[in-house]
Amino acid sequence: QIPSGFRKYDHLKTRMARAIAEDVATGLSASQKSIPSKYFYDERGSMLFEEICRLPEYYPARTEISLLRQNSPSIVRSFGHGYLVELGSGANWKIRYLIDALGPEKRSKTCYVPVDVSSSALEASAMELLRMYPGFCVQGLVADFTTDLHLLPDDRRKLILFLGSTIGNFDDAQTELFLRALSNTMQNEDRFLLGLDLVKPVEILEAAYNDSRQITAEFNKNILHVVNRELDADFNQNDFEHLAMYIEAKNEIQMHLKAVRPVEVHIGKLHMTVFFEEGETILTEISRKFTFESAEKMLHAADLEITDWRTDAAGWFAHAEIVH
Ligand code: AVJ
Repeated sequence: QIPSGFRKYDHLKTRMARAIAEDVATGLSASQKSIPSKYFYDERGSMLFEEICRLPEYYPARTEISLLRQNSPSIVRSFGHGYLVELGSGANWKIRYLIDALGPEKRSKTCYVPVDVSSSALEASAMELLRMYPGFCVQGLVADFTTDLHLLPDDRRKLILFLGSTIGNFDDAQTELFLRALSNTMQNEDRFLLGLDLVKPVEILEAAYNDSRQITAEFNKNILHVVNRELDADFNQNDFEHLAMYIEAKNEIQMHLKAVRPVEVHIGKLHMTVFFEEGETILTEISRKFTFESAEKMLHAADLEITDWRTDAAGWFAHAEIVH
């Protein structure tokens, strides 16, 4: 059985190639050098991220799964049926809890719309879901959820999922743009389910980004592979060391790559040479941690309102159910 429908966004590939060139040129020219975290997720990076999700230190993944296991029935009750939209779907192990909770009756009136920049990842996960739920409607949308939310279907009510606390990777400006665009695509009946990693003791946070098997370090360094491949650069992984720390004043984890010696890098496609002093870093990711108050403030700015706030017993992770 093949997926029932796929909408591709033809210009995505060329647009993304242009975007990484621009983003890397800007990021590596600033005084605090940076590379946007969305470039972690090539095929290898996505595999490494899935491995991170299985690490004992990386509590967000398993905590979110336990929340979904527990709350899917009530989420589905308030949703009814329509489009189940997942932004940045990647592998499909979270959505299954919701699809299961729908039951055969609502499932037959629901269509799953995974949104991802990787059409191969979308196709693979759609095929797997169709094996598990024969006849289920899956309409993948190959798109970038930071710019393409206007492409979401709007002829039926939808439940939009943005899980994993991926919103924590956005800075203030990106958060505002994203939530504004989301707010604009939401009709009165629509619901938004947002996964948020919460503020907690610094030891737990830092362990989650400094795992003992060094998978997170591999994941972090993989961004250099991506830049080498996409922009014809000559970064050497061994010149950089993984660094992750919690900045309490900002309630965020920062991941950096720190030059262990003076480094010179050539970026062919940009006709650019970049110099690093020993100890200088590239900021590769921020991962914000939220409280109910900070989440509410962020959402209010986009005219969105939290109607339900579900957390685990330890208060480590939350699902906010949101209306327009
Ligand atoms: C799920 C993408 C939000 O920020 O915790 C995991 C990515 N980075 N380990 C996060 C990530 C380092 C993750 N996101």
